[in-house]
Amino acid sequence: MTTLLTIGETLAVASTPVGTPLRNAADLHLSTAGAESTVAIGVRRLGHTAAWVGVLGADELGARVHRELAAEGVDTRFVRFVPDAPTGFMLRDHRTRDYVSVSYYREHGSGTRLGADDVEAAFAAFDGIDMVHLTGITTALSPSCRAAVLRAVELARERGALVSFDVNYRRALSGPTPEDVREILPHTDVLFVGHDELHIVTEEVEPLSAARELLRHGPTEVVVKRGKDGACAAADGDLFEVAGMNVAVMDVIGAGDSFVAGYLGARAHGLPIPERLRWATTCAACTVGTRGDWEGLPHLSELDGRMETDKT
Ligand code: CKP
Ligand code: MG
Repeated sequence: MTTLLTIGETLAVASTPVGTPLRNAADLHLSTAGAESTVAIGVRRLGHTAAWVGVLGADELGARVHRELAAEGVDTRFVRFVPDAPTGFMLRDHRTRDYVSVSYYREHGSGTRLGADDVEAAFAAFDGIDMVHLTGITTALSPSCRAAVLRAVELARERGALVSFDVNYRRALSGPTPEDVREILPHTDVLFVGHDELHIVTEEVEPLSAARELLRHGPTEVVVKRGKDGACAAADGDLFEVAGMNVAVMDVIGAGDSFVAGYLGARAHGLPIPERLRWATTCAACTVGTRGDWEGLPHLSELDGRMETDKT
């Protein structure tokens, strides 16, 4: 039994110190990052079980990624190591606190090797899965990754697991395409979309109208992430809004996935949508206030304190 199963690519990331352009930087900070593994870590820290399925290179960076996820208590039993493709890598040129230029070195990386077989092996091992979380990044990595996502959707449906999908458009990957999203949408229960990604999924530009409109295409819950302006959601004919938290920005990357972790973590505790949105914005704020994509994610015991901080 696992609360969350997620599949995708986790990479090693080297970042300049905030405010130091890459061409002038003497030191780089090494960490790991990946949209889906950030969600797995966040959900795990909020008191649930979470498994991440992906392919890593049989190299030192792959060992680093694996070690970090295992240390966070994420189930890594279905991670596969390959000898002939390197673990994906990313360079972040942290010009300012809120402007980061990202270069990917992942085109022929191990993450592209994920396939439907990996997904089938993982599904077969669990006697119960509550939620399956997928993102548009994975659909854009390679044809076999796209097939893995579609197989995960099918198996989740067969097994009665909730399907959560985050559009997560990446210009450098030219995806997901509107067609990719249209294929997954009818099978999605909870859809996450950034306000700047709305054009990929709908003609509506106003977040609340867009959320309501997207309910007609399959999801029972649509959540529009609005960055520092908070978020809104539509479900069952009801609309919800939450303001963003006040936070001194340290590093904005990872906020979207941290938001998803908070939302799904709250959902798995049986909390209603307004509380899910509050947990989500709190988790996003914790990440934005800390260096790294996932390091600042709150543990369950810290969450109330972090919400309190915002009220003062
Ligand atoms: O939307 P976010 O800023 O939360 O996404 C950041 C993640 O997976 C980051 O971890 C990076 O590795 C990625 O998105 C990506 O592949 O771009
Ligand atoms: Mg995002």
